[in-house]
Amino acid sequence: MKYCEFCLDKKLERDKAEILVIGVPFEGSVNTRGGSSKGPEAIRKASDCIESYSPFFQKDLSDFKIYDDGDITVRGKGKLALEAIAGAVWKRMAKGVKPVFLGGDHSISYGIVKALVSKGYDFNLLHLDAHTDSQDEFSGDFWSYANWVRRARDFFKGDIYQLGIRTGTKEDLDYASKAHRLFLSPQFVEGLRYVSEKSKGKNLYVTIDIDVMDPSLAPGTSNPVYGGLNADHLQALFHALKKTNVIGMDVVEVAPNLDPSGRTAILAAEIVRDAILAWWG
Ligand SMILES: [Mn+2]
Repeated sequence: MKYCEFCLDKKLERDKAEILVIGVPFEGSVNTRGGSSKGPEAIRKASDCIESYSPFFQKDLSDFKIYDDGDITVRGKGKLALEAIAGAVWKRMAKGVKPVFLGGDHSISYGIVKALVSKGYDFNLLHLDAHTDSQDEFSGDFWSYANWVRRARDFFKGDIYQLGIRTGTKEDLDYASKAHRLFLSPQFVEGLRYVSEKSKGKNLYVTIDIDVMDPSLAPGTSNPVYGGLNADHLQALFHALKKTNVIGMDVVEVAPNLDPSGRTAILAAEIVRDAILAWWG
């Protein structure tokens, strides 16, 4: 499917959109469990399998002007590729329009954050993930999904809140504990309270690695780690940020080839729907 079913008004013109859905089917460092380059396609397809209404937020996606802006396709890998993503995102951003990016591996968020900063946005970053993504080097690579947050720290001066963390090397966890505000997975509720308190009157960008979820709910991802978020945590997340100015979001690391049931992509689509209804409704 080329078109996302969140975009219920097929006649909507791009410059009338409030929300842009943008796929970034980029996969830089591929390990033996790759597949996230097929994430955007799978999430778009899954968007056709779910309701557009949520009884929890009593809103429907038809209440929003959502436009599918296609994919950002970038060749190569490493820093140059991430800079190319940043450039492409930069060109597509317009004032007041909220982007929803579908990954792709998590390194795409480096490009997104970079583009938003150079566009003049002032914001803090909420990073939901099983991993800190803050290793200095990962298998000889400095520009992968495992180090994008550390690289972003070179230019990003806002707060970084990390929730759901439950694995890592001692080095990256020590670094992340100092450089960011890190909450381990069992401290999720406490972390959420902290983030919503800190975010009053501020802008927030939210990046969601699907591996933050309990892998029994989202098995289709490269680096699953036991533990993690469940449905109640997600509901708490959506409700906690209702009054926060969320300027954009992404959902990354869905690898549909690793989940023949398709439920990982469906969950990603549900996360996107509920985030739109809760935060932008
Ligand atoms: Mn990640």
